[in-house]
Amino acid sequence: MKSLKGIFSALLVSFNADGTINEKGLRQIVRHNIDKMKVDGLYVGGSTGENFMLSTDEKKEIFRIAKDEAKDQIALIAQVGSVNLKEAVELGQYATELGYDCLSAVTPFYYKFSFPEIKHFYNTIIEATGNRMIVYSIPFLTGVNIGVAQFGELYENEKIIGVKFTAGDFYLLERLKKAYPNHLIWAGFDEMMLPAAVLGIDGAIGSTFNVNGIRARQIYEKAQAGQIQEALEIQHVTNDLIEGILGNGLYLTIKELLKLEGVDAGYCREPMTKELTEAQIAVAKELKAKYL
Ligand code: HMN
Repeated sequence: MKSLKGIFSALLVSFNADGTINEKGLRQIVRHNIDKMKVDGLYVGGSTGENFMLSTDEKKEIFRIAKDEAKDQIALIAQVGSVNLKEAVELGQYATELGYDCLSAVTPFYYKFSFPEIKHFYNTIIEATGNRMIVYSIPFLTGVNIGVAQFGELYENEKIIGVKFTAGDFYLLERLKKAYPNHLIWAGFDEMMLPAAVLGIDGAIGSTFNVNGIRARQIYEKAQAGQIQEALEIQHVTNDLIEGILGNGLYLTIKELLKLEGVDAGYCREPMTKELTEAQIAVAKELKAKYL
């Protein structure tokens, strides 16, 4: 069983101008992450993969292509969460058959699901797939907050191995680490990796690792080695870059930075704006020259 610790890029997906999947480009993004960013694994089908705008067949196609390109070189996590539980089960079964090392599912969102409903959601996917599961907690987008005791209830299912923690609530992170030391936590905000690493995270899953994966690993490893000041210097540079990326349009700017590396990262999927303006492309070029 592959280790799921370490640096995981949240995989971007290359789309053609008409919104269809650009398979060649997607394969190049996978290769870039493995060969150049030296990541420990990929998180496929997350927000970064523009997943919630895609059909079930498209989601499957992305799982298939990513696995076919990565083979067994790195660990692969498939994000299968959906407010459509039947779809989540279908995707989970598909990714498990493909050989994905673990599943992850965003907490069901939009409707105000009760905690028993959320628990049922996870247990149903696990029962149907037999695979390991990482809870994807991202309260700022879902509005779903899970507390320490509720995590304990979820962890009663031994297949739930931890949480992708995309939040800035470091008190909760510390409480979870203390309460459930054998469960894993992946930091979900790249710009807050250092404080999360000081609190003992087991890994990180991030969009910016597609281009800044080397620095991300340095922050993580230096923090683990107690070299906090050195890690902080790298976090400062990283956050200057991330600030520039966020101010220019998150996914399109990362795609542009990949293109400047020769990777055919393509367009974004509508209703997201699908391409940068000339002025934004110029900003991306400046970011590349300054930080990458
Ligand atoms: C995903 O599902 O792809 C993850 O959310 C990836 C990751 O946690 C990113 N979160 C979002 O984009 C919402 C972060 O890497 C984030 O993009 C980065 O920290 C910049 O804010």
